[in-house]
Amino acid sequence: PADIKEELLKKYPPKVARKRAKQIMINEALENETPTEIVANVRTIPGIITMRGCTYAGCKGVILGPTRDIVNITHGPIGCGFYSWLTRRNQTEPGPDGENYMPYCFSTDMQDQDIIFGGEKKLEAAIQEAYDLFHPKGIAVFATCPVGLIGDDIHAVARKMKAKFGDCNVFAFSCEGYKGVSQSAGHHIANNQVFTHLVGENDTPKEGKYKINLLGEYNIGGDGFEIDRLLTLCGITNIATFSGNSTYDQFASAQHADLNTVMCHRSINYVADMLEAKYGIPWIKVNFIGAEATAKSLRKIAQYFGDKALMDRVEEVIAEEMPKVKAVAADVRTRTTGKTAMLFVGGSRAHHYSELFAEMGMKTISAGYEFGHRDDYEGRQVIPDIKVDADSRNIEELEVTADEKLYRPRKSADEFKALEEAGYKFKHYDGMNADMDKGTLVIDDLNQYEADKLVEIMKPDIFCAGIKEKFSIQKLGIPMKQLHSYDSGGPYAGFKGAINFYKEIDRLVGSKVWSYMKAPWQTNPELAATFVWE
Ligand code: CFM
Ligand code: HCA
Repeated sequence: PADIKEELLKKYPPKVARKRAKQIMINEALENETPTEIVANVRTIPGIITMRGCTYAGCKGVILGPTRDIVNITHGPIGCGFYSWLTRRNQTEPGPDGENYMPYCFSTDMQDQDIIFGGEKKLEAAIQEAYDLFHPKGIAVFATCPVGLIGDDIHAVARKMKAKFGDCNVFAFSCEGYKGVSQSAGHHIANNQVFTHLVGENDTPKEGKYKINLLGEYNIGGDGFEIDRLLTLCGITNIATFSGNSTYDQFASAQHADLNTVMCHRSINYVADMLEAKYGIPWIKVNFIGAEATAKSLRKIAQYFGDKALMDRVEEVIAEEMPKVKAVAADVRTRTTGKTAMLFVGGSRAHHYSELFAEMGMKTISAGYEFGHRDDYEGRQVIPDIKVDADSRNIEELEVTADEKLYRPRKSADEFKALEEAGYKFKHYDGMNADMDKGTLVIDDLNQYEADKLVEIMKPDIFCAGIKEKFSIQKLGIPMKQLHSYDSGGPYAGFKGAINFYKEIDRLVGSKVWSYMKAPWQTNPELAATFVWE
């Protein structure tokens, strides 16, 4: 691995190589070895073709995109709205009210004159038009880069329109693409505003004996449907999913839950912390990617409520579902054992999906995040040591205190203590590195050049990332699986999802077609980038 790292860095000018060296680590994964720090959540080096997206994408596309009954208006040039229009494959199933604005792409379509003279009037007109057409419960406004540059006050416009309508919540997000170093800043901005403008709005108590929220699950490819199926089978009530297949009312009622379960902590941990501070709802990490992880997560939820009837029911559901999963795993393992994978996905899937590969007997030889923070690699315990730089300080940190009326500890101090003594962990997650073998390569903010080079040197049996990587990897002769959009497949969560995943990966890694493929220019270069003078 040290040679590979050196090989990757060789091409760079010395200054760039020094910076990238801190973002490429050879994993120790040994209990008594001090883990090396990885540099993460810092600016991408200009000129490098990064896999990252922007802050607007993280706010509008990721966090608010999957909620069906809020009209999301992009204030900006049309490209930003267009490219975040249904590309993320977050699915939804409209309720009896039929409200579903996801298929629409709402944008103010800013033009040159709006940039020069200001776009507030145009935004006001767009909000009015959306209200007149749909009368939605909520209208959200998202800032793109030019909005921040010219100084449109989107919050003032939102306040004005909210007061004017009286029956429609209008709120805005200062999530200009440049606000942070990646999508991650957009998550934080989205969390703050959702918490401020939506959570707690509905004070009608919710029915259910075991009430949870599911945070950080976005129903990509129907993952959330499968998780909800399992929760329902177990008798657990999911009050609000943040934000897969969600509604305005789910966010507004989240304070009624007794436990927050956090799936993708990278994108939503801020809401989990704020719900705890304001209402006293504790949070735990769960993971429904992988059959074993799913069983473990269901047991963890049952253990929290500590009710024998629930614990028995969870065991029944697992006993009913697991044999089918195990049978498929045993079959595919005869072909997939020992095969290798590389996983480069946003901020939590590189870790979560290594579990599914492990269940197939496959090894993750290199992995990393586009925009993870150090805790996503090294574990939550490193948070106090993370240096806060100017880019992170740019994102508002809300001061949240206990609500005088609504704060209610969900268990007594003794009950919490007993759970913790039995090994139960609140507010904790391990990082990805701990689950990777010694000597594997952990790389933050991978780029096009390094991806190609890694594949060339290490020849994995499968490479997993997103649409920008898809075709260049396939042209190198390696099967490629998108772990963002699932290549229109899925669900991959829960028990049924695990079966889908095993079968698909089995077919992909067993296919020879990619190795036979030659891109036209590999045999007959049409363009030679040679500069000829005269
Ligand atoms: Fe969380 Fe996500 Fe991810 Fe993410 Fe994303 Fe996504 Fe992702 Mo694409 S919220 S961090 S910002 S699990 S959109 S559903 S697939 S990069 S690994
Ligand atoms: C985003 C969304 C994305 C992009 C996926 C990809 C998603 O970051 O804006 O690059 O293929 O999951 O849709 O992460």
